[in-house]
Amino acid sequence: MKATRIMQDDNKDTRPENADRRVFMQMAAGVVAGAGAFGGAPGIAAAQTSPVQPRGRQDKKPNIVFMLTDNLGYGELGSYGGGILRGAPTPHIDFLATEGLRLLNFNVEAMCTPSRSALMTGRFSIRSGTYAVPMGGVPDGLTQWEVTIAELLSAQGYATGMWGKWHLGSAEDRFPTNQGFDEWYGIPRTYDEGLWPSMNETNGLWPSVGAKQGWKAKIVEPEPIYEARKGEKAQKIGVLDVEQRRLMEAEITRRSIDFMRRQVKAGKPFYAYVSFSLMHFPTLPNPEFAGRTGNGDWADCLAEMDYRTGQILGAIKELGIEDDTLVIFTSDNGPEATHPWEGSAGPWRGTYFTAMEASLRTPCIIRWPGEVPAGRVSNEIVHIVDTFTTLAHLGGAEIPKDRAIDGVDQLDFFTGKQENSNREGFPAYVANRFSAVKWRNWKAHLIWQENMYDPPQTLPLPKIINLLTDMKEERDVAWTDSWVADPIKKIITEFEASLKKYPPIPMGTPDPYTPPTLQRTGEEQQPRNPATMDFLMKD
Ligand SMILES: [Ca+2]
Repeated sequence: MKATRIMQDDNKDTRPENADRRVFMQMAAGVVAGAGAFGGAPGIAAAQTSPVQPRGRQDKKPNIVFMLTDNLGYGELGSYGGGILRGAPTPHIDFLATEGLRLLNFNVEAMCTPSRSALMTGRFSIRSGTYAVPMGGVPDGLTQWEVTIAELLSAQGYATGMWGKWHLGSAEDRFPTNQGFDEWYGIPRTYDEGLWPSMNETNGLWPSVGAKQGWKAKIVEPEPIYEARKGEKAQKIGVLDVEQRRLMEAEITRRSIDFMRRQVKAGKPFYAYVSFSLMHFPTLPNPEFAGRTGNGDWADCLAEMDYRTGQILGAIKELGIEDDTLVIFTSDNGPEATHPWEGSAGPWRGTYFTAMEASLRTPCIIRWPGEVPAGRVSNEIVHIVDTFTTLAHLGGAEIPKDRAIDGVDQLDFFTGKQENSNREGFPAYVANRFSAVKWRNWKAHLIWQENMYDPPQTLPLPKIINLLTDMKEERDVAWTDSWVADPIKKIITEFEASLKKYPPIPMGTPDPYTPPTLQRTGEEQQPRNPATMDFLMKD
C-alpha cells in the first residue's frame, strides 16, 4: 500500500540538488511561462499495485452504484453546509452521509470532460487528450486504447450500465456502449446544447431572439438523446431541448432502477454509473418539482436531485442489496457559474474551470454498510482518479500495467483500516495548463485564475496557500512556508518524468491510437533533477 503513495512521509530528501528553494520557485514559474500544449506537468508515479482479491462478503463481488452529479458545488447539500441555506433541504443525501464516509477533501478535475475522463480511466485527463470540454468537431473524447473502469468490471462479470451525459466522445464508436457499458441512455455531449432548439422561441427565461436569429438545425444538428446496447447500433430516440432537459433526471433514475432490478433478478453483480443531469445549466426542474420549494428553479432542482437520489437508495433497499452495494455520491466538478444559474461552493473561493478550491473540491459520500464505517468524516485528500483503482480492486480486476495510472487504491482508507488516505497531493490542470499543486494542507498556484471567465495569469512566483488557515486563498505564505516548495516540487518532477515516459495523447487523436514505444531505461524511471528540467521549458 505504501508503494502507491504519491508523496511519502518526510523520510526522503526531496530537496533539489542544485537549486535552493527560491530558485525552484522561479523555475516553477518558468515552467508555467513555458508551458505549451503539454509543456509543464507535475507527476504522480505510474506504478501501481494490482490486488485482485475481491472484497465482498465471502468473496462476493459488491455491486457499485456511482452517482455523479453535474456541477454540484461543495456548498449545496445540507450535509456540506447548504440545504435550506440554498432554499431546499436535502434529507436523502444528508442521511446517506450519516450512513457512510463523508469526504471534505475529495478532488476532481476542473471541467466536465476531464473529470469524467479521469473517473473512467484512472488517469489525469492531460494524458488522454480529454483535458478540455470539446467545442465542436471530432474526433473528441477517449480513444479506444484507453481502458475504462466499465471495461475492467465487465471483464470480471459485472453488468454495466450508464444513464445521462457521457461527454467523452460524440461519435458512435466512442459511445459508452463501445467503452465497456452494456447499456446506455443519454446524451453524448452536454445539457446546455438543449438551449439551441429553444432559442428561437419566446420563453420566460430569456428574451426571444426571433425566428431568423436563432439556431439552425441545417447548420448544427441538435443534440440527440440516445438509447444504446453493446454490440448494437445506437438509436436516436429524441432531441435534447429544454422540455426534454427537464425530464432527464426522472428518466435517468427510472432506467437506473430498472437496470438494478434486472441484475438482481439475474444474480449478476453490477456497476451502475448514474450520471445525473443536475445541477448543470439550464438548471430547470421536472414539471412536478417546479415551484415545489417556492425558492425558484435552482432550489427546486436541488430538491429534485435529492428526491431522485432517494429513489435510487430506496430501490437498493427494496431489492435487499444494501449490504452488498457500494454507493458513491459525488460531483464531476465545482459549481455552475453561468447566470442565472450560479451554484455555491460554500466556504471555498472561485468557480469551476479554475484551480481554486471551489473548482477542485466537491462533495463525496461513500456508503457500504458493514464495510465503510458510518458517520465518519475526513479531510484527507482523495482524487477522482482514485475511484478507478479502488473500484477495480473491489471488482477483482487488475489495473493496466502498460500505461500511467494516476489513481491510488483507497479501499483501506475508505473501510477505516487506516486513518489516512494513500494520497498526499496531486497536480491540478485547467485544460492543458498546469495550474496548481496540492499537498497536504497547502496549495501552490502556478497560474492564477479565480473565475472561469477570467484570463489565466501566469504568476512570477508560485503563490503558496495554507488551506487550513486561509480557506479563501487570500494570503500567500511563500516566505514563511517556503519549505512546502520541496514536496510540491517532487510532485512536479515525478509527474513530468511520467509524462516523458508515457507521452500524452494529443487532443483530437483518431482511433486506432498506438502509444509511442515506451522508453523503459533506468534513467527514465528516475525523476530528473529540476535544475536541468529543460524539457519543462519547451512548448
Ligand atoms: Ca460538469
